[in-house]
Amino acid sequence: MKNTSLNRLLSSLDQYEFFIIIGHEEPDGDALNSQLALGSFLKRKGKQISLVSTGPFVRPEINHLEKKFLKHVPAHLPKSSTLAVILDCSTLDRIGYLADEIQGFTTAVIDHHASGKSFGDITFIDSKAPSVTFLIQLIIEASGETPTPEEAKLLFFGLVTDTGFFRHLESDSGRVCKAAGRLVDAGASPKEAHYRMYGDRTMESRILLGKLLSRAESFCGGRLIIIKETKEDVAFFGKNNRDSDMLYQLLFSVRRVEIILLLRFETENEISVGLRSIRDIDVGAVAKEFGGGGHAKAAGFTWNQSFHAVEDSLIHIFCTMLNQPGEKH
Ligand SMILES: [Mn+2]
Repeated sequence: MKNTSLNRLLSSLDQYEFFIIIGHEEPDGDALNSQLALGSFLKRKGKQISLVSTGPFVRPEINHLEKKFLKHVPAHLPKSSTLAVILDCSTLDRIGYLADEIQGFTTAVIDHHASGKSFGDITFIDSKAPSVTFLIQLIIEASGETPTPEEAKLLFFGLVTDTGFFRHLESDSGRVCKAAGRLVDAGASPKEAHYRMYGDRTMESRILLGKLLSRAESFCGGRLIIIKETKEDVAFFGKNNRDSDMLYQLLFSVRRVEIILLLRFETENEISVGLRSIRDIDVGAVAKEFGGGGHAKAAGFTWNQSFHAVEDSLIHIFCTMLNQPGEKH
């Protein structure tokens, strides 16, 4: 990160009058709260803002936010005085159909992903930043302002979303913990954020977790775990009671495990496969072979064959990568 890129962004924020603020598809707490906090800050500076998101707002901790976002870029915004700000996206296709709607506008990109094709006219990208909300906090503070209590709550929630409530931070993250402290001083509550993130769930969602955990199977000498959510589960619990983040978190505490695969019934012709890796295996590369995508540590794809067929090929692939015999542990 060069300070020149922050300074250039700050002067653009001063210069433009209208702002279209966009985050990625299937938004999470970092994307949405970055949008909301930046929007709030710009409003305080007397700017006109439009918050836009394609949705869908699936994750339980953010689904109450849907009403705050437009589905489309408003018509008739003057191109010469409008800046489109894209948050938490390493490539333009992460904003879906909105990419077409912002054609012709000057764009600014604020992001923290390590890979991706760089795009945008003005960029403020720091791959060492734990979240985009952290970068929004730096922007507010570099302007000589302090986040309002509401902004502090939003920024804190984005930070804990992308750091797994600080679990993923290593010992070089003093600046992040200090920044979190400033947000708490400005009005954020860790207790409230924790409840928003991990609490407020239905009883059914916990029962479904229990059922899936009781069916977890271990392969490749215990380094691969597979869980299957069947058609019967979906018929009984519905898709709204899914909590895959918690399922991954619980299973990654199993000794020796490196990879977790979650196979779920979606429709008669489609199963979805979620892949997570905690060490060196690149699950993104494997997902790509099956027509999906993602990162080295988190990826997914959909498949139109039986659980059995996809499960067998994945066990074979991962046990080969892990150099382990493929039988059940
Ligand atoms: Mn993020």
